[in-house]
Amino acid sequence: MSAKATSRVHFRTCNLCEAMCGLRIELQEERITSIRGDDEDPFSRGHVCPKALALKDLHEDPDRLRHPMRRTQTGWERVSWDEALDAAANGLHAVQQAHGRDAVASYLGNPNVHNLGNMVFGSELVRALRSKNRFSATSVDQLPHQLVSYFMFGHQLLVPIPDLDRTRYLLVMGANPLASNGSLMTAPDVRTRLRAIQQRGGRLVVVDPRRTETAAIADTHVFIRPGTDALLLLALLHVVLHEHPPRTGHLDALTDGLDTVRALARDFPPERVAPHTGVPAETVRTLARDFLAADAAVCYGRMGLSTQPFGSLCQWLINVLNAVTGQMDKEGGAMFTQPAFDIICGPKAMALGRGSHGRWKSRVRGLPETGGELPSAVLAEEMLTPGDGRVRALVTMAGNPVLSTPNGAQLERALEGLDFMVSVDPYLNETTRHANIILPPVSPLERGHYDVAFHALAVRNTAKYSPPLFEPGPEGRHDWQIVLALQHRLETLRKGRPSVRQTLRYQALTRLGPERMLDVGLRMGPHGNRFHPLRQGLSLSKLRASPHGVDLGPLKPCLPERLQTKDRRLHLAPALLVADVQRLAQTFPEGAAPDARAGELLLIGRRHLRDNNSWMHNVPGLLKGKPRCTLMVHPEDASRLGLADGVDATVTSRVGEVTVPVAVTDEVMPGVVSLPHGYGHRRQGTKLRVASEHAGISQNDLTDDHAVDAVSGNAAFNGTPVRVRPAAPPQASATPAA
Ligand SMILES: Nc1nc2c(c(=O)[nH]1)N[C@H]1C(S)=C(S)[C@@H](COP(=O)(O)OP(=O)(O)OC[C@H]3O[C@@H](n4cnc5c(=O)[nH]c(N)nc54)[C@H](O)[C@@H]3O)O[C@H]1N2
Ligand SMILES: Nc1nc2c(c(=O)[nH]1)N[C@H]1C(S)=C(S)[C@@H](COP(=O)(O)OP(=O)(O)OC[C@H]3O[C@@H](n4cnc5c(=O)[nH]c(N)nc54)[C@H](O)[C@@H]3O)O[C@H]1N2
Ligand code: SF4
Ligand SMILES: [Mo]
Repeated sequence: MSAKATSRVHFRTCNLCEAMCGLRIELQEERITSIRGDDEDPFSRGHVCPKALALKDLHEDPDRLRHPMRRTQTGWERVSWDEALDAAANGLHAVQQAHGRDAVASYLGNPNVHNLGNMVFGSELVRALRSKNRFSATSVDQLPHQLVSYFMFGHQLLVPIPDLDRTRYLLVMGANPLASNGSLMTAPDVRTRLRAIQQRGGRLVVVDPRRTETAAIADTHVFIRPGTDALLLLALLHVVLHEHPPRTGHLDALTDGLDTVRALARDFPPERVAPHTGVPAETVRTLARDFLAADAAVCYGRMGLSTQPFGSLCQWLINVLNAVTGQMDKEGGAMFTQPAFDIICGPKAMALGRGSHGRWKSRVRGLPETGGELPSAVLAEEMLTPGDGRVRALVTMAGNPVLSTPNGAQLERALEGLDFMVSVDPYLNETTRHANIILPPVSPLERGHYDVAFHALAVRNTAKYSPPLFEPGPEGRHDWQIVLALQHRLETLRKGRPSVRQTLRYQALTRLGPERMLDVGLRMGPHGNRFHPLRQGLSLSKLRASPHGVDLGPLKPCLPERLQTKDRRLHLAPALLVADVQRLAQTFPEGAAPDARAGELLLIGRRHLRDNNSWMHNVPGLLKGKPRCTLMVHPEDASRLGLADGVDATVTSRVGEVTVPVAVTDEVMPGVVSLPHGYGHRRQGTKLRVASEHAGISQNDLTDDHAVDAVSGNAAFNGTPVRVRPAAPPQASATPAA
């Protein structure tokens, strides 16, 4: 056989981050020989980052679990799928029988959102558990965005996206798209798109306590003291609403609450906030003036703003700034998407819930539910605190909360005390090692892919389906198959016998699979063919015939039609957010100097292009070069504290202590130190050979589970007060006493 006969080219979307890059994968004899950017993808235009190649490594990783595992007294043993699923369902059911439904918690991690099957069927498992103790990575990430969207626009996923390709002034607060490739702003090749703003005469401004990769290419970088962005935003609003002639925006007629916002902003002139933010009053006035002067301007804030104690205020005030300057729902401003698979107005069964808040509270700390979930910051205490309603069992799916939630070490202790735990995950890692049963899904290359979430968060309306590259082997199970199988078993156990209805439903959903659901969603969506044989429009078969994806054009103004509030109005001043301004004012009193408790530094996070949260450190190619898990310290702080570049420092917070090498750099502002998250792979009992050699420390052994955004309960990772000192020299090996 000639080599040609066994080579092929496959096109797909990279599922690793939010950027949705198109890939061109070449194979010889069914082995991947290259992964490159797909030049014909209309959205990503050939761009990829170094992580794309990791799809091959992940697929071939000998540490990736390929069959279910059960933990026994003597170690892990391989079990059949039926045995594993039965044991998992029986174990969870037994805990619920003995201690009530809420005794089983669930935690869904970030990769669920990058997985078509889980976007369609993932909630089946959570629903089958009927527990109020539902958790996910949402509350260590974008929860404030969702809560604010629910309050203001009536749907938690109706999130405004910066119209990157048409704006002329982009104000980035607490985001580093050059490392993260963009978030709640799917924009492949974001560097070129940012440069294009400058090339068309626009400006890029970055507000960040660190001079990041993004700040380095910006026209202006403004340092800000961590956790004070809500003050800066109020000062910007003060200038816009009180120092300039009033502007009438096209949304005025459908907006409520402008007077309330104006009254709030009156109390925060730039001079009032400068001592706390560290941003000079004149800088604030320049930012406001330039924002107002640009015909298309947008403010965008991400992780640095949502994971801080005023996360909800920040995301709210950003929306307010965009709205009162007439930049919301306008070309080049903050816009809403109309995705082909519409999770907001789509067919009822496929649309995701509009949201909710405060329907129940966490047992121990009384933090409110949002969108049916409790904040992950309370997961450990719900396990550790005795009493009725204590969590005694856990299901994790595509999550690694030991490394990704605040005070991870405490959660680790809590997991050790559980009666039962199940993990749906391809790795034996820091979290799943505590499970009794691990159910590993197929690799991403063995499944079909469509970005239900990220098409809905993209700077352009596009649609693309990728078929599986490889067929799963006989032992392969998709996440969604595992979910449905567990759901079916749990329902059967609950009823005490197999029910005909439940069995028929299970069989029907299994036969349908996510692809059929996707087809229905595409056909019924705003660009769909509505099942009409003569109507031009999208369907799954149309996407199958367009392997590079389909461009559906730039974002279009869509208010008030797309508003989901009951009164169809835009709520500029939701009561809970207005009330929280009081807390802000008290935390940062007028005139007072910043609350710098002697010797404390503020810890912030950072991302590197070659990391992806906690779970890609087993890919050798991504770990080449200098170790990245270092503590960035400003030279002034370093010399004051006796720290030197490359030497270990010990960092202590209220909850923990780590020792980590120092990188002295003026990239961070004085008083601020920075660590990446997702490291800390030296825990015993994992099967991550490469990662454990590049272990690093976990930032979340320092972050505090008691630091949350008061409104949403989102983890406030950024601005954790820490003390830093030179690490004690390693102890000489102990000599036995004579
Ligand atoms: N390479 C890579 N890409 C990723 C990921 C990854 O781990 N690695 N993770 C993905 C995920 S899950 C997400 S959610 C996105 C996140 O995407 P981004 O939000 O763009 O990523 P971060 O690097 O966390 O950016 C947060 C920025 O906020 C700054 N910051 C910290 N505290 C404050 C503060 O108080 N105020 C202000 N103004 N800034 C502050 C930090 O210095 C940092 O530059 O990235 C995604 N993409
Ligand atoms: N200090 C600090 N902490 C942070 C952040 C921060 O900026 N600073 N960022 C936060 C953010 S934005 C996020 S999103 C969270 C992420 O938090 P998590 O989602 O809890 O953690 P990940 O590191 O993404 O781990 C993903 C897990 O999913 C598994 N996995 C990967 N692909 C699949 C799949 O297809 N199916 C299944 N079943 N499993 C899969 C991996 O093996 C891994 O166990 O971390 C948060 N934690
Ligand atoms: S930027 Fe994101 S989507 Fe693009 S190749 Fe890298 S990891 Fe994949
Ligand atoms: Mo995230």
